[in-house]
Amino acid sequence: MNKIVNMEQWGLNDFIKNQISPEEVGVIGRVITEGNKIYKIMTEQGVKIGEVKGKSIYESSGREEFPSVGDWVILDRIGSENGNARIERILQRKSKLSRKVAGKRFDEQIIATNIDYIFISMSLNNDFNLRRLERYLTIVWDSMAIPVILLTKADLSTDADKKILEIERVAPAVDILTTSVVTGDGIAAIRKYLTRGITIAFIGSSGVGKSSIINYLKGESVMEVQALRNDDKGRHTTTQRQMVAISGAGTIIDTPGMREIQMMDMGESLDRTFKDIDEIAKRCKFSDCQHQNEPGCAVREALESGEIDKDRWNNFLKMKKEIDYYNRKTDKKADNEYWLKFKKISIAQRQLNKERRKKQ
Ligand SMILES: Nc1nc2c(ncn2[C@@H]2O[C@H](COP(=O)(O)OP(=O)(O)O)[C@@H](O)[C@H]2O)c(=O)[nH]1
Ligand SMILES: [Mg+2]
Ligand SMILES: [Zn+2]
Repeated sequence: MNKIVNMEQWGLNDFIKNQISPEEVGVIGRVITEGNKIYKIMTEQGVKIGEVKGKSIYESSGREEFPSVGDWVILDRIGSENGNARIERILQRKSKLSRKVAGKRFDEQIIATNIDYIFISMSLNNDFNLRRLERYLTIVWDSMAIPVILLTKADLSTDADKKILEIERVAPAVDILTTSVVTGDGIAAIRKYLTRGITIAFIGSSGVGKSSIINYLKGESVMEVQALRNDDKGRHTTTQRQMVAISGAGTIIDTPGMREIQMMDMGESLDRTFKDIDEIAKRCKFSDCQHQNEPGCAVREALESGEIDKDRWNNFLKMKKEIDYYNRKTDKKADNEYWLKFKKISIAQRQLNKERRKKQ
């Protein structure tokens, strides 16, 4: 059979190839869209339709797992003579962007996998929100992909410089790009990241202009774009995650807008997002300082002097609480640890209060 698609452009590399033994029969492909447990998969023979049938994936991975957009998979065959191809297994992922599903359940929702850069998209006119950015950053650090902040609709903004300064304070180590599809400004800078074999995922609220940029890069209308509305409360036009290739470059995954970004077991990533706070907390007199009213608390001092912004601090606490709650709900060990720590702290606190009372 002749090859019609160059899979290297779709990101095929040694990390993936090394996971396949020479004896393994089957066809390698990359999931480009999903819907109702039916997947469109790019292969060297073009797009194939794949399904997870029976227990195939369960048997190979030892757990209930479904493919996501961005996944490399092995199909049982290329032809479609006998219906859809069967997805035999999912190859190991080098990155995985997830959040907690909305609502009361504690399940993971995978947004996309095998991504190199995640462009956190915010529009410079209506969508600007630093607290939401801190949430996005945390799930992105957790994914193992590299975050880039993409500011869109520069043509509609008069205070872009001021906003960039605010972002730099919240995310000092992250690249920031400013773009407009109306003037074309900044789009070339995206291409610098999107070299051959690289995958970028666009995330962000609905209506910020993610699909518009993909169409601009593609040079044609491959993604549906919202009809213009001035209130920015457009409906979701992008309802699915979808991966496209940009000729001469890499691939982009478009995602629908996310209303809620809820935390999972992401404590380490939270500390990375709030590295400044983490560093200051190391200067507290007690290593298990809760930054309440312990003596020698560097965090309280920094809050008073303005070194730590109060809104940023409150967002950190809120997200931390969410993570602790998730851990307690999903992991018995974390549960025990949490309560042990809690107990230790309340004992120490009681002791401290007692000593204070004695002095008075
Ligand atoms: N003025 C201006 N409008 C834009 C720009 N990018 C996108 N839009 C408009 O914003 C709306 C939402 O764009 P869309 O790409 O669908 O956003 P998405 O939901 O993030 O994919 C559409 O009406 C676009 O025409 C831009 O750079 N400048
Ligand atoms: Mg869209
Ligand atoms: Zn402290």
